[in-house]
Amino acid sequence: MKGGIMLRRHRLQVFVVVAVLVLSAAFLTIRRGQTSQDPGGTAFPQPEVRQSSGGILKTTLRARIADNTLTDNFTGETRVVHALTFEGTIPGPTLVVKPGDTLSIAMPNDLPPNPQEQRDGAFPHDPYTINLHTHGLEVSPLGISDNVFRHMEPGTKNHVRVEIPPDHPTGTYWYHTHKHGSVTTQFFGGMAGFLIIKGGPGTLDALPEIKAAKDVVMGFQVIRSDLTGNVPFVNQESQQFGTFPPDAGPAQQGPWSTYGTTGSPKSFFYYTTNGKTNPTMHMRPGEVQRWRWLNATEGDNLPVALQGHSLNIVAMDGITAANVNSLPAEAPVVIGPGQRYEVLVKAGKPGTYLLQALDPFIPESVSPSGIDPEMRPSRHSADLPQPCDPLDPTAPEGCDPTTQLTYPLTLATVVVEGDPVDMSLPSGPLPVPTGLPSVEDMLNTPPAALRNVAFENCGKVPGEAGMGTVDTTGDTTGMTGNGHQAMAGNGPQGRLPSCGWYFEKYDAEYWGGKPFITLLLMRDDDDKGVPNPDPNMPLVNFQKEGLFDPDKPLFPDMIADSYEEWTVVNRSFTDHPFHIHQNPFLLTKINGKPLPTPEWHDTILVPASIPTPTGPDAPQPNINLARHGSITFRIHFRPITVGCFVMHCHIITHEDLGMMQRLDILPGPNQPSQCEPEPMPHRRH
Ligand SMILES: [Cu+2]
Repeated sequence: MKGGIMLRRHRLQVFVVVAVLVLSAAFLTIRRGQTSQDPGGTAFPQPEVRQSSGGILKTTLRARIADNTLTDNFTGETRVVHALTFEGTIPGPTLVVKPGDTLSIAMPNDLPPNPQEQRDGAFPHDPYTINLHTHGLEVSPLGISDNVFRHMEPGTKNHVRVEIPPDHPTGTYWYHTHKHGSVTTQFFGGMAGFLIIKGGPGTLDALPEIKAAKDVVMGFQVIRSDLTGNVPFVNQESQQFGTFPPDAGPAQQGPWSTYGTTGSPKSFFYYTTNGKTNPTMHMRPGEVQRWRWLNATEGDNLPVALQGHSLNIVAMDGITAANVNSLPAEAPVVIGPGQRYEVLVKAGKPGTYLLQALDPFIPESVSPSGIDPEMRPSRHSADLPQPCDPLDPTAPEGCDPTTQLTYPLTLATVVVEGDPVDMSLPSGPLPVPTGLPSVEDMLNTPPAALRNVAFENCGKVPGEAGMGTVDTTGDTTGMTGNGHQAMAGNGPQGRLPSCGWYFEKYDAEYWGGKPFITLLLMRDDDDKGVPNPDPNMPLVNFQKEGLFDPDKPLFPDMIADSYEEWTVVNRSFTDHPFHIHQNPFLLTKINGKPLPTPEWHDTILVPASIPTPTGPDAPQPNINLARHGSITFRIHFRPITVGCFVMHCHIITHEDLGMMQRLDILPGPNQPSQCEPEPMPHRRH
């Protein structure tokens, strides 16, 4: 094994030298590509808009595979992707409604039949079964409303009808599929779109400065295909999480890897804005625009910054902020997967400025309040296939390292030109969002419950102890964290208390006939289990296990109209974006430190754990000795959300592997749940 590792290191060094040479060439190509892509045009691409009238938006979101031509971020080359889409486009159409409107959506599923040969059990399955989630909407989760427990099979016609409360907060929401086990593939194809609630008097939309600003949506997606243009579905041989070089064999490829499993030496990744690579925005000096940002990637942290400009945040996850939060010039907004930020940009002097996703390995806070900034790991930076080395005689045919993705990634180019205009930013407090309890009520109402939830990764390295050179959880920090090493060699004291026990239970049978050595958990942290006499199985008898089970809620006592306080802990060395359906929350603390101004969110990154001790001579990071990241929030359960929904990690691969829990809102104390999830077709019993 050691020889193999050394060889790989040597090849990497050779590659770096080659990469510097070819990337300079690639840079020139990109510059050329930009001019030919937008020859003097002025239109920034916007998805088709479908607007409600007379209180209803009647529309169709047809699921189908459609050819979309995408441009490579680095070479400028164009290729056709046979993408899973809504209505044929990446992203799907933008739906625009008003508070009190009804969304009436026909959803024919014209995707192909699901594959006959599939791994069974809890392994991701049925790539072409769909449903619809209206992310951020405070609406009913039952029946044909925002019900993520539905299964819409290929070849069927379906209907979704969502009644939006008349006092619903106005802002930027979105829709995407949410069928457990299929969502990753559908995100790689781009099956998502904006869902905007436009407001009247007294809302952000009616503010004169906002009304005067051009309203632009910017949906950031990473579209992924293999070399033939097909979007990858899970590698049925996979036994672990990450993506490794082809010589590792199919079992060592991640579930969504095309690397060496479909005849492709690698995948193509397209970082797109409204389905285009690096579109051009034209602004006049002094002009103010309202940009609605959505991170609809499968799992990338996007620290987004605009060269030469400051960003002025007016809304987060759809909900109007208390005040305009103006960041210092060129400071990024960290947008976690699933999050939305609305920013006002006031164009400066004439010139060309890049809107960029910066390297996530810069110290930034998960919130624009700037609390406890740390490096924000992004999964993709290591889950991307390693580029091949053209000087290596064993390199695959067609090896081309110029396609290596690197930060910063350009999301759009802003050209400031023409006659100056004098537009202003709003000052003073922004309109208070409708339909939510006041911040004072959120903070001062005694919570009916205090809950603690934990994100955990459990990784187990196959083979002999100490072969800890591969990371099985998508950990990109360069550490084989999460107790992997300890798991393999150092005994039970070096790993999370639950991990060993889980491995005994969630065996090959659970994963559909093959072992799978990564567990992604979302646990009730107060559910401690009881000790086991076997030191390798330290804890047993949890009330509810940490993997998703659609038949059982995590908590038995969440009551409509009550207020609660939650803390979500992250016991791993990567961020996990926490998302709860149906009810937004008021974020009060990050890593135990109070925010100066609490923020409304429906999705927020829970910061990664910080290893201790640290430094060059520190031992292998041990997750049990680390300072765990956390968020704390207050939440109020709107009575309209009675029923069942989910909370989960918004890294979609994590969600598809079980980092999700069902939550039930009961109509009153000791009243029965109104939840009736559709049975999952591929479950072990
Ligand atoms: Cu996660």
